[in-house]
Amino acid sequence: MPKILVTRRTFSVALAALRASGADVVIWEDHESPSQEDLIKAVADVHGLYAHITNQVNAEVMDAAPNLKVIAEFGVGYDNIDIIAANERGIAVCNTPGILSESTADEAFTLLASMARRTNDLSAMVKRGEWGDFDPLSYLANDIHHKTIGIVGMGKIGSEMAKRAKGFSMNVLYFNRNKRDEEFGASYVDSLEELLERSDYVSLHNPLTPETMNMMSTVQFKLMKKSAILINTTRGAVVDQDALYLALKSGELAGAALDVTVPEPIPADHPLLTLDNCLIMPHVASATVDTRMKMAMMSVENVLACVSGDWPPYCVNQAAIAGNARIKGVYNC
Ligand code: 8YV
Repeated sequence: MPKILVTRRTFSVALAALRASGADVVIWEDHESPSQEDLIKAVADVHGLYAHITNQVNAEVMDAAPNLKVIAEFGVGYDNIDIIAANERGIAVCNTPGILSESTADEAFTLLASMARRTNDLSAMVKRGEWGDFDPLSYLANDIHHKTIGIVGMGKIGSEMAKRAKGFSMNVLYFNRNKRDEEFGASYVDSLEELLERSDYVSLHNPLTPETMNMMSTVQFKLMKKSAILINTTRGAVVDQDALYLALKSGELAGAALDVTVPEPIPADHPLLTLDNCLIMPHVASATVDTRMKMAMMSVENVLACVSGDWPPYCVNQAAIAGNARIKGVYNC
């Protein structure tokens, strides 16, 4: 009987679908994600791994799992999985694309609007009982409409962000590895530098890769307008946090809203948490009931490939492993 390890608790309907497959389903029930050592032990006899962002699925983990055929990531980003190691071993890697794009863009735009209109610091001020007499020159915020947003990475989430920005009458620029059709009226710029110089708001939607690690650092912050606001809902490591702290503290950059940090959770004594112009959320861009449920069901579909022997529907490395895939013809094929 194929065995599936699910490394965090999940929705009961997803669990029921996994169990209905006839697989031996093991859920990691602890309050905390498994440590690396625990993960290595837990995968020993599994055929399918339903993984999460807190699992570093590296070559060591894969080598501890000689039967492993499918790694199904709960999420669209799979930078926690060593894809080259998976390719070498013929292990299918899958994710949950598309389904979370709108919720993620909703969150990114919410962060942009919160920073622009100061909903975070002003509401905290009211709660502290510090709302003073009416003053036409106090509590001033920034407009959203007719300002310029620069979207870095025009994939599915970036496109949804562009749609929202257009709905707010923004001027939308984007930078992407390749020029796409004018997405929702967004204009392509040739370089990240140009995008940074021209934008009032910069929203990051590109995946974390070795090339994009610390892509936003001192040089990039200097290129941005002093009044600009940075929004990051992709991965924390795309931004050099030490440089961000200095830019925000010195006034080089007006504000930042981060859904993602390094590490996660961000330690309570992290310098970024001392800044009023930095809003930090606990990596929740996809965290709506509907979206998380759909992500869980997609992950189930993917991981159940290890039971049926069929290709998982949302496989990211099918072409790379076609010749040596462990999934092919294992059970029913
Ligand atoms: C997930 C995400 O919730 O999809 C992604 O890449 O960052 C989030 O939607 C997160 O990865 C938790 O698994």
